[in-house]
Amino acid sequence: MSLDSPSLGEEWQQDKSFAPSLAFSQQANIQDVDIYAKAEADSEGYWADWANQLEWSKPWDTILKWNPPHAKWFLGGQLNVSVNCLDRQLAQRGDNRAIVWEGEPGDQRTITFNELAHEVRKFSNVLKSLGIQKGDRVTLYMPMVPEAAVAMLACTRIGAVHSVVFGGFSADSLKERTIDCGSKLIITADGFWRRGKIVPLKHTTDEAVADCPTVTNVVVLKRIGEAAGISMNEGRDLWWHDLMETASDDFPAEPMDSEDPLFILYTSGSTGKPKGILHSTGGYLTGVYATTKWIFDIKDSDLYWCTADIGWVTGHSYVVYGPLANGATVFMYEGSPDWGVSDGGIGKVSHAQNTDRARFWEMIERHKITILYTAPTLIRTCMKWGAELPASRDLSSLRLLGSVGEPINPEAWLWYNEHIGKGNCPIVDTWWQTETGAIMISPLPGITSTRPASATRPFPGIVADVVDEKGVSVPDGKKGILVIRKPWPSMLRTLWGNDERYKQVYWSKFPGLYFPGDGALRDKDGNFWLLGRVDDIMLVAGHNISTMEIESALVEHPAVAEAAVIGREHDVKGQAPVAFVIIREGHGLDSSNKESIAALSAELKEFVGKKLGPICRPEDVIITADLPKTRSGKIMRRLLRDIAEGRLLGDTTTLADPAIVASLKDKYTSDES
Ligand code: 6R9
Repeated sequence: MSLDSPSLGEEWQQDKSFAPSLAFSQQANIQDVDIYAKAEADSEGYWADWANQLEWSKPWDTILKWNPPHAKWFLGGQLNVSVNCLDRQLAQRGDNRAIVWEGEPGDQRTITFNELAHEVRKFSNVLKSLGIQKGDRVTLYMPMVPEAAVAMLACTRIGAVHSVVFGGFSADSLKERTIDCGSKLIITADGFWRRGKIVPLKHTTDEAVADCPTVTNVVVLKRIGEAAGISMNEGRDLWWHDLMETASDDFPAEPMDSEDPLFILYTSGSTGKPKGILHSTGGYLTGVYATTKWIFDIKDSDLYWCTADIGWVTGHSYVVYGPLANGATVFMYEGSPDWGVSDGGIGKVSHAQNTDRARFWEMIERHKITILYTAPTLIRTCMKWGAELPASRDLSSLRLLGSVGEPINPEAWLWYNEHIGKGNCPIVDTWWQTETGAIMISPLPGITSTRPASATRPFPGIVADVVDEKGVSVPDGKKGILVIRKPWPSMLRTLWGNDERYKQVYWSKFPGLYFPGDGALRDKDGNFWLLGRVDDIMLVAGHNISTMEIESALVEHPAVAEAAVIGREHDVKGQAPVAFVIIREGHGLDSSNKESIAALSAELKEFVGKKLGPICRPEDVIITADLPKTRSGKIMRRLLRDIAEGRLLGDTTTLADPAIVASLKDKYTSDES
C-alpha cells in the first residue's frame, strides 16, 4: 500500500468522538472495559463461557479443533437451535411477545413464545410427514412474515438444513440455488405486498421447480388469497394451513452435533456461481447469541427491529436466531419504507396508491420500537427524502441504533445520530459478512466511544489485523487489507459441495489468515475504519485510494445526497476516479438544463480536489437520478464501471440524462446479491 496516499484516517476521524451517556453505560449488558484483555488472554475459555449460556443436551469434550482452514467448535457437544430459541424461553417468557409483525397494508399480528413454539412443533411434524429427515436440504422462498421464522426454526428442530432464497430473486436464481444444494422441498407463499403490488412468489416458484428434479413438494402459505391468482399442482403443491390443521403439537427436538450443518446461504461471488456458505450449529448459535446480547444490549423490555430481509444473513442472525436465542421481542415488517398503512385493508385500491415516506418513523412511534438496526443505503435514502419526515414523528422510544451492509459515510452517520437518535442513542456500526455468521467489528454500546464511520473494535475474542499485500501488519494509520488471525465459533465451515473454492477464496491469499476481501485502516486508538471491498480500492497513478473516501467527500457537499465512485481505466494513471452522484431534492438543479448540470459537475470535481488533494479529483462527475443497487442495497460498481468505461453506452457524455443510469440496471442484471 502506498505510504503517500491521502491520509484517510486523519481526514475522517475529525475530532468527533461520541462517548456513551452514563445512563446508557450503567444499564448496559456489558460494562467491563477489561473484557477485551480477558478474551484475548484465554479466547477458548471466553467462547466456552458464551457457549455455556446456551442449553446443551450433551456437553462438549473439546472447545476447538483447528486444522487450518477447517475449524470445529465444541466437539462432542449436542444441542438444538429451536430448543434454545423457544423451549428454553418458555418457563420465564412463554407469554412474552416473540414476534410483533406488521404487513405492508397495515395488518398486524403478535405471537408469543408459547405460540411460536406451538407453531414450530406443528410445522416440524409437517416436515416429517413430507419425508424430510435430518440432513435433508429445504429451500425457503418466503416473504417477511412470521411463518418464515416458523419454517426456519422447524428445520432446525428436525435437523434439516435450510437454504433461504431472497423473495426478490428470479426463477433462475431460485432454480440455481435449489439445484446446487439438492433440496427436496420448497416452502413459499402465494405472494406478498411490496409498494402496493403483489410479488408473485408462487408463480416464480412454479417456473423454477419445473427444472428442479430433486424437489418433490412445494408448501404454499396463503398470504394474499384470491388476488394472487395462483394454481396448485396436484400431488406436488400443498397448502400450509391444510397441513397444519391436522399436525400434532408434539415434536421432541432432534439432538444435533455441534458441527452438524445448520444452514446454507448463497452469496454471489465476484465471478462465477453463487457460493453456498455453510454454517454449523453450536458455533453459529454461540456467535449470534453473544453478539446480540452485547452489541444490541438486548433486554426483555426491548422491541428490537432489524430491517433486513430473512433472505440475507442479517435476517438469519439478527432477525431470527440471535434475538430469539436471547428471548427478545423482534419486530418484523413485510413491505417498503415508502408505503403507508391503508385504511381499506388488504387488496383495496387504497393500498396500491398509498405512498408514505414516513412509514418507518410512523411504525417506530406506534409500536414504540427501542432498537433499530438498518443499512446505510436506507439512511441515505431517508436523508434524501428530508429530515422533516422523521421529525414529524415521536421517535423517543429509540435507545440504540445500528448500521450494517456497507461502510457508512460520516455524513450519513451524523444524520442518523441527529435526526433519528436525537443525539441520545449510541450507534453501533457493525462490520461482518455472510461468511462470518456474526458481527466481527463493532462498538460495545455501553463501553465504546464511537467515531462517525468507524466500526471501532473487533468484538472481544475476535483477532483482526490490517496487513499489506505480503500479509505483513501495517503500522497504525496506514491503509491495508483486513484479515482475521484466529478462528471464531460462527465462521463458515466450507462452501457447500466445494471445499477447494472455500480454501481458494478465503485462505489462499494469506495462508493461515482469513481474507474477507475488505480494505481497512486501524488508527492509533485501535479503531478500525472499513474502506469497502478490496476491489473498490483504486490505484490512481500508484496511489491507493478508496472509492469510499471520495464518496464521503462528495456527500459533504450540500447538493449531494448520495455518491458512488469507481475507478475507470486510464492510459496514464492506471485508473481515474469517476463519480456518480444523486442530487438532493430541493437543491434546485434543473435536470433538463445541460449547462446547469455541467456547472454542478465541475463544482463537485473542484470540491473533491480541494478536500482530498488533486489526485482524488474525479475525472468525471455524472449526475444521476438513481444509483443501481443490488437487492441487498449494495452499489453495483461493476455496472457503473462498465458505463464509465464506455462498454454500455459509449461515451459518457451521453449520460446527460439523469434517468439513464437507473434505466440500465434492469437490463444489465437482475440477480446480483
Ligand atoms: C452483513 C453483510 C459483506 C460485505 C463485507 C463488507 C460490507 C458489511 C459493513 C460493511 C463496512 C460495515 N459490509 N457491513 N462494510 N462497514 N459496517 O452485509 O453481509 O451481504 O455477506 O456482505 O459487506 O464489504 O465484506 P454480506
